[in-house]
Amino acid sequence: MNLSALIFDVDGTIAQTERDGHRVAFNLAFTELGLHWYWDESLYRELLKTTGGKERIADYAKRFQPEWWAMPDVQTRIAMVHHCKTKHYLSLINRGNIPLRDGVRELIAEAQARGLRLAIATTTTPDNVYGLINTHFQQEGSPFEVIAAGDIVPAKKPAPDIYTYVLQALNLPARACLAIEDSEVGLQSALGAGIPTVITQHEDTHGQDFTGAIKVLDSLHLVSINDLMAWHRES
Ligand code: XBP
Ligand code: MG
Repeated sequence: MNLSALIFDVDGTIAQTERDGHRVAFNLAFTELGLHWYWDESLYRELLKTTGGKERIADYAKRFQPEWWAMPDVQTRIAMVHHCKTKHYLSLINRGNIPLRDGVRELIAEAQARGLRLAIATTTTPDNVYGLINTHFQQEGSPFEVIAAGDIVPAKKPAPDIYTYVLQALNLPARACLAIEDSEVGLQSALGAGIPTVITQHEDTHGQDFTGAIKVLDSLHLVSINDLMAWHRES
């Protein structure tokens, strides 16, 4: 079946948003709210195994802040911390501090020129996606026909829900699409929806289990649509 659409993950795939973006925003929120918590790079890399910022705060609190976790209305408090974190993240993004990864802009432009449909399937909060797209595609406008993000589905990655949502929105079969991901949990999500997947790994995901990916790359630098179509055909 021919390739009709590319479905991009966001964090770690389109841009390196985690270490210097989300992690910094979490720590700024903790400080603003008087929580003496600090997520350094190695702890954050471990916490990233839990997708979703609210879920990540819950995982951390359960394991490392049991008294805070045990206080009443913990979900309300988590939502408040996450809301504050998103405010800080958006201001980081809007300042243009987080660039697109190598090759992403060129590949998206070529996909558009070749008439491929483009979509987003991400765990992050929708506002974070709009902020990143507005910052980097301000001139030409968003290239994405479908943006599926965050709590729009009941279960986050590695569950397939977000990719299944995108397939339904595009009205395309999984085999007509190609997912581009950076992480093991993202790969599991896309494969769970039956979508052939290319991995563009980085220092925080090197060494994860990418079994089932049709290709594992270090970046999308110099990757062409013809490359993706060939790998998709061979898959
Ligand atoms: C990455 C995530 C998100 C971000 C934080 O999503 O798991 O939770 O780390 O964003 P993906 P929020 O790789 O699927 O783009 O705090 O808004 O969840
Ligand atoms: Mg990702």
